[in-house]
Amino acid sequence: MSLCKTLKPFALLLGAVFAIAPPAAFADDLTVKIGFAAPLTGANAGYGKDLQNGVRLAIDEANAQKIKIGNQVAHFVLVSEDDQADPRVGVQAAQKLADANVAVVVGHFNSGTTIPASQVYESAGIPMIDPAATNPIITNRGFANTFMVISTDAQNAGNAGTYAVQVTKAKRIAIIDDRTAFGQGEADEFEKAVKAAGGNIVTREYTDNHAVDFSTQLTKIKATNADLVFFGGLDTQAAAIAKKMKQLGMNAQLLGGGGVEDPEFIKLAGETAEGAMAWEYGRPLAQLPEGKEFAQKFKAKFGEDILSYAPFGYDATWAAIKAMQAAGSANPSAYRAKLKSINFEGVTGTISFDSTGALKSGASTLYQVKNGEWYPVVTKTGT
Ligand code: ABU
Repeated sequence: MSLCKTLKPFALLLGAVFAIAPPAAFADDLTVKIGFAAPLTGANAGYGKDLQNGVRLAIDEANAQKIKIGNQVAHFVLVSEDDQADPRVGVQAAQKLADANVAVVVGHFNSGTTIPASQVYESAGIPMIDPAATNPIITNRGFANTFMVISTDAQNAGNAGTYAVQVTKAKRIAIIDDRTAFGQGEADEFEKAVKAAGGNIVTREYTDNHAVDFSTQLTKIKATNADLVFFGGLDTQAAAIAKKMKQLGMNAQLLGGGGVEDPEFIKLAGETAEGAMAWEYGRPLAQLPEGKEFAQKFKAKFGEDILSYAPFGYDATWAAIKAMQAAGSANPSAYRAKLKSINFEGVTGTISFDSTGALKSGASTLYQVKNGEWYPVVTKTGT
């Protein structure tokens, strides 16, 4: 019997086994489930998919590097849930991820879903790393399992308030917010900072996050002769507000908080976007050492540009992976302490957490639309 004949049946058998189960994970690999939750359908789906792609990129890179956790090669798998930007669905999504025994959750996008969902993760003892939701309540409840890789609205909208009074020199400031945990939270922080700087709020108006018509609020604001309008809410509504302000012949400066500075705002607002300002989280990506390379990798992999929060999703995922690596375990009770003390250079800047899980030394940047593009004006770093 020739050696060839002896090996042939074995080779066929091996081929059959790999045809059924691709050799992505071997028996001695450690499978680590990375949970992810964000709106993947509905009006905020663009943000959710952008974040999810950031997480995917980190996972694919970690798998390609064959990272070891303890003495096993880790195989990271993404387990995604669509929270539909709805607090009730967000809690259900969180429970599904906890039941699936994920090692960590990167999510959510909306402050309104993140706040109740973080309670589920806290009870289950699963670390949640928030890449986008920014209401300061998220990290100020003393939870052991809540971390943020993005600065809060206390810092971001706070900067906006101080800037409006001290730099823009606005004398008559009006506020509209969308009554979500995010929009109301940032409007509260903005108002606090305006008052602390000695500024004058002439009116505060409200809408909801499904509204498309802002005539009532803006007509009232116009009557106050406001010279600056701060909007607490996201890009689509901010664009509709910019258009309506123009229609009403208002000359007031439009200033947004986080969630406004992206190409969608300019696309929807058209020429009325010109001159609009927004304070956003972090430093301009192009000014960060790894920013340009990250943007290119992202485009090459997904065939589209970053919308806004993908780099934070990427850094949140690597924070978890690095903590697991350092602990030699993907068990939260073993790697949580490493996560608390982590310190590394991410795409968005230095990632390290204070005792509450909030990002240390987070930055925020003011942008303005000029000739149909957002340009950074100034960046401020927190403490
Ligand atoms: N932080 C921007 C929008 C997401 C949120 O906090 O609801």
